[in-house]
Amino acid sequence: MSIDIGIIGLAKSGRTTIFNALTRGKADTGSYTQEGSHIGVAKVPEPRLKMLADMLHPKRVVPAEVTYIDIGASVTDLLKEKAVSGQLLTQLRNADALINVVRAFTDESIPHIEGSLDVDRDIAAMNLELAFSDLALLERRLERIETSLKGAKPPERQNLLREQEMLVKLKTDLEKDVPIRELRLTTDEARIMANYQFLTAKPLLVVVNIGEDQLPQQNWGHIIHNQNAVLLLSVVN
Ligand SMILES: Nc1nc2c(ncn2[C@@H]2O[C@H](COP(=O)(O)OP(=O)(O)OP(=O)(O)O)[C@@H](O)[C@H]2O)c(=O)[nH]1
Ligand SMILES: [Mg+2]
Repeated sequence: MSIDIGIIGLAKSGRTTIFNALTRGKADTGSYTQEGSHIGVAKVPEPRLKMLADMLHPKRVVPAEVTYIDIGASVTDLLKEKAVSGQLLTQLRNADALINVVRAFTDESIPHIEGSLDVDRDIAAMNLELAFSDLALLERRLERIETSLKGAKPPERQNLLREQEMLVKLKTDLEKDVPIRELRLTTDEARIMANYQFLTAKPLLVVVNIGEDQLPQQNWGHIIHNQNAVLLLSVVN
């Protein structure tokens, strides 16, 4: 079993540092790479696996794996696909879950890409990018449905109309800033949805990259309160 997790975030937020910590890798944290991303596999330690292996003596024991993908570019302007090349976007769309790394550490020698430190702003900006990207995908699909409907015969026509209805509903929610993962879909809707790779449908963990010194001083309560899943992380090099 393997799951793929895409690590996203603004430039210089600490994605590669966290990728290295997760995969015990040594990827270069220095430069901003437009092309290519770091890919690393971590085996998930599972004590019960050893217990089972001792009992059953299988020929091979394969622990579950998590593949982390450190997207090489700043994941902004997804919609315009300016910062993210088509290939990187595909990697993101193929991921099972996303980690959004947000910078909270202070370091004068590393300028913040947005000019100032603001964790809430950066979380919101990334959520907006993901929603924009999904809206673009949605609109492309709706256009194609419109075209297909012109020549469609009854059974296919019904399916197309149902899909269209669902996509229009999703669109309304996305435009209201509701990510797809928060919607309650019917089984039928979930089945249609599985054909897409919407970014806001994926589980999302927000990792707030704090400096070692910041945990006791700051009030992170409101961020933890506002997000579904947050991890405050301090990676010591
Ligand atoms: N002081 C401090 N520096 C950090 C921390 N986390 C990362 N850095 C530094 O910040 C810089 C950027 O970190 P990276 O891990 O390369 O961040 P990134 O998001 O992968 O950056 P790019 O891929 O270059 O856009 C590096 O020089 C890191 O050593 C931290 O918690 N505290
Ligand atoms: Mg990096």
